Amino acid sequence: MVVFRMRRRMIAIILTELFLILSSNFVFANNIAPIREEKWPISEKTFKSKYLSASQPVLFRGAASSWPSSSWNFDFFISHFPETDVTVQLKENLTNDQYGAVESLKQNMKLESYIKNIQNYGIKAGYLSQFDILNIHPKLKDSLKFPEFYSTKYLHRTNLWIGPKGTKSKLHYDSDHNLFVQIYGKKIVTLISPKYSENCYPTNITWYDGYSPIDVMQPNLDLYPEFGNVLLLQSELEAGDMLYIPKGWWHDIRSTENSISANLWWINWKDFLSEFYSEIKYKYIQGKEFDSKNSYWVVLKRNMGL
Ligand SMILES: O=C(O)CCC(=O)C(=O)O
Repeated sequence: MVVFRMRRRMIAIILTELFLILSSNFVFANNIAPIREEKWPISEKTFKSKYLSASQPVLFRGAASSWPSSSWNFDFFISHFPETDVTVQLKENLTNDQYGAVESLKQNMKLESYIKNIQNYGIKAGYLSQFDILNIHPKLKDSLKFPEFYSTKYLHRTNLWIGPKGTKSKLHYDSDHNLFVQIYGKKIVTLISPKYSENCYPTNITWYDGYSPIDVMQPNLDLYPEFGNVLLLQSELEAGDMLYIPKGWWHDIRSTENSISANLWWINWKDFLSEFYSEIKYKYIQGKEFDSKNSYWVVLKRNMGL
């Protein structure tokens, strides 16, 4: 009788544990939805009213598939720009110390050597992120046909992101609008609305960006329980796809194949004035200490290549 009762208790415990494990996974899985898609092309007016002003992300499948850049691959860069100097990020994650503090984790080399390293060593080759190649070779820009949805002539910048399968730009947000184009290979993008910012346990917040300690693919819900209530928008981008990430939206981007992406960051005059006002308020009205290395002007110049 006692043995029978113990067995029943054991079964009850096992079933409860199983239920807890399954239900926690279920709750999490339940909170993932694909990023909203819209057929391309759309007019600037529609883009501005439906997405830009409403701060809503949108994915345009195949929008860049006929741009001249659609023929770019690793061989293209090896044959056209082998001698270009690049600085490769040897660290897996993007963190906010990427500008300066982690110099020892970066390495200077020629573009050809870097691409050969990817081919030979995969993820160990590091990541050529936020690559300002269009300032170095301005003609390349003609191959990228980003729609001119931005309203300021100077406050925008185009970057390339070249890397092996397995790069992870972990959860963070920027204070620029972003049109992100997948040129070659695939990437999984996860987006989170700023309304869930507190659930992302933000760290290293500056006035222009912020980071989360959470791995969106394997969140530790014991440590970060509020993250379980977040809605994740997640889609895999393929070559030719263009994604709009509104300013302030959290994003995590990982390559699932060797990859080349390009993005256009921009701010408009309204954002520009409101950011400028925030800094003044922060510094002069609230009297807070401000890191002059990261003042509005310095970051703007750095991000926009002014
Ligand atoms: O593609 C990536 O690895 C990161 C891109 C990114 O963070 C951005 O476009 O803001």
